[in-house]
Amino acid sequence: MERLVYIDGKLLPESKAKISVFDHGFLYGDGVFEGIRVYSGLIFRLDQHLDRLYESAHTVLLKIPMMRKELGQAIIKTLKANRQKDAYIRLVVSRGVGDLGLDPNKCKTPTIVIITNSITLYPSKLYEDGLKIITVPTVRNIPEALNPQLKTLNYLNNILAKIEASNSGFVEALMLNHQGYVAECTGDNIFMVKRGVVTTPPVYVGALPGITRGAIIDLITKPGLVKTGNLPKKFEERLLTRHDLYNADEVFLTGTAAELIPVVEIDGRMIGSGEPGPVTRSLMKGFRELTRKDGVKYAV
Ligand code: PXG
Repeated sequence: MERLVYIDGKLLPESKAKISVFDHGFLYGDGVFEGIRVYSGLIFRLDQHLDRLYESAHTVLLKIPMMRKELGQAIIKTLKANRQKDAYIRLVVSRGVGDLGLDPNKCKTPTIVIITNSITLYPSKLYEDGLKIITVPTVRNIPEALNPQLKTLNYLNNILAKIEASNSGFVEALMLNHQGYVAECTGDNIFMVKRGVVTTPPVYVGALPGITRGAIIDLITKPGLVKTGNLPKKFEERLLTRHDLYNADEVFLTGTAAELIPVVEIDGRMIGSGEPGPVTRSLMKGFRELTRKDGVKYAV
């Protein structure tokens, strides 16, 4: 049976789930979104995802025509209608239908879409062997222009970086900010480990405050959150250069789709031993445990 998609209060079969060509999400990338994972009937950190969505919308003066709680219920309704216990949710709120001008005031009601897809996992070999990544010429958006802390429908910055990586034969790109500091990857945050200290750049350099990033920081800074042993204890946020990453013991990426994925080479420089390291492995284990308990439960 065809999966159902939520559009503005209605559940429609995928093939009938269509929006107007005058929607400013389509015409201008005017809108915000979230990508959320569901693990065995548990929506991972739904509250944090909704916080980030409403904050992004607030900053771009987009008033979501639904209370947070209602929106959470709409997500659950869509998952239940599709009888899904494991899923990747795409929640999109666009400015809505307007005319061909930029003016968002012509858009009367924002469009709300909820797609609950099945998850396409990365090949397990990538997790066992680690990823090789490359720095690309396109720098992350300047925060004063379009702050990367917002999760908006404007993803061309990241897409250009992805194309550049792919043209060079890599699946993921390291993006620097306009000052040359490490920002993040195209759809993942970046961390390094050196002498037991886990470090990630502060989001103000030009990175999304990733929900997975937050979960990793919690695993390190809130002992006892999970039973998994041997988790690192030291964490810091600071500016990182490529030199720092090249000489780290371990590097890994975090994101809703990828979860935690080890990086073993950057710009032709081997990281540490060239194999996924023990700190990354323990955090992968800890994260897996966290996904089994930290979320909003619903019955299918
Ligand atoms: N940075 C950027 C730029 C992102 O888009 C992350 C970091 C990780 O954040 P979370 O909250 O997921 O831990 C993201 C989110 C994809 C895809 O298909 C990935 C994201 C968004 C949209 C699509 O790979 N990543």
